[in-house]
Amino acid sequence: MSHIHWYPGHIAKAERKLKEQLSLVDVVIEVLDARIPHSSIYPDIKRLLGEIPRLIILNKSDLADDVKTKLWIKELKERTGHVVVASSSHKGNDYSVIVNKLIELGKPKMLKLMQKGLLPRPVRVMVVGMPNVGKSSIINKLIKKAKTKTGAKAGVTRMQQWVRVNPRIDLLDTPGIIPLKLDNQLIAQKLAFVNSVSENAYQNEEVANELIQILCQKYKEKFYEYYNLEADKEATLENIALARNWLVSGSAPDITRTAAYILKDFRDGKAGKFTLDDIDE
Ligand SMILES: Nc1nc2c(ncn2[C@@H]2O[C@H](COP(=O)(O)OP(=O)(O)OP(=O)(O)O)[C@@H](O)[C@H]2O)c(=O)[nH]1
Ligand SMILES: [Mg+2]
Repeated sequence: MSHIHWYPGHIAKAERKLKEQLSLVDVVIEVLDARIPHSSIYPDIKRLLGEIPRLIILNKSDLADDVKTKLWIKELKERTGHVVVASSSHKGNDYSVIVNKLIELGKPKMLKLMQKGLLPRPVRVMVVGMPNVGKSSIINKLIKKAKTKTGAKAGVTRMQQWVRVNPRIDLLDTPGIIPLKLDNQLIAQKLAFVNSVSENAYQNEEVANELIQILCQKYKEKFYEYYNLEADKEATLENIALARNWLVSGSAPDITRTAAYILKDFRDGKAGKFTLDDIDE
């Protein structure tokens, strides 16, 4: 099994840039992928964010196992002491809940400013998270919400990189991409499943094989049903190709295509709603 590679030099640089941006904000939205709530947490997040009040969002919840999402929300609340909510930028999500939480989280800072005799100002918020977890989508949703709210007013104020969400929240328009630290190979695999890792860093077939193993461990029945696999067959790329008739030149299983389909089906939620991290692991 070849390893998924990562680049320490880039990590140091990315962290430095993220820290600079973090020094500008009062509240951070940490976006996780609801399908891998544990594996999409940056190992050093506590050190990076320090004491900044934090709202944790389990995004892409439309693709995740609803029962497990509820369990993870409870677990992460207990583990971190932060506010945790699920969201989906694709299925109608109520972003006013998120907006209200942000205002609440910014209150202590605003009180402090007022105690110093300063005027209250909008809470400054920034979105951070691993690649591809949906940071930009969340920013877009928050901004759109603001636009509908302010209605006929002449557009939303755009001051450099700050965007006004509403009179009480300013959003830093650039999301902070948390660098990938892939020293744990199981976590690296899971990040590859959800497209957080560049496709150049791994072999589709190897990663698809790993995905099949994990899906069959956790959701065997659903997996077998979706791919028309007979119960006595082992879930291999070859058997899936044969079951689905994904063949090359008439009869041989098309392993390359099958690997690509397995990954795509999972990423698009075609084969079902799956969560690959369990709390007791
Ligand atoms: N199904 C589903 N797809 C989503 C959701 N949110 C975002 N996506 C999709 O996930 C992909 C990545 O979304 P982005 O918002 O670009 O993610 P990002 O975190 O900004 O990504 P980077 O800027 O590359 O770090 C896009 O194809 C989105 O359409 C969601 O809640 N559900
Ligand atoms: Mg983005």
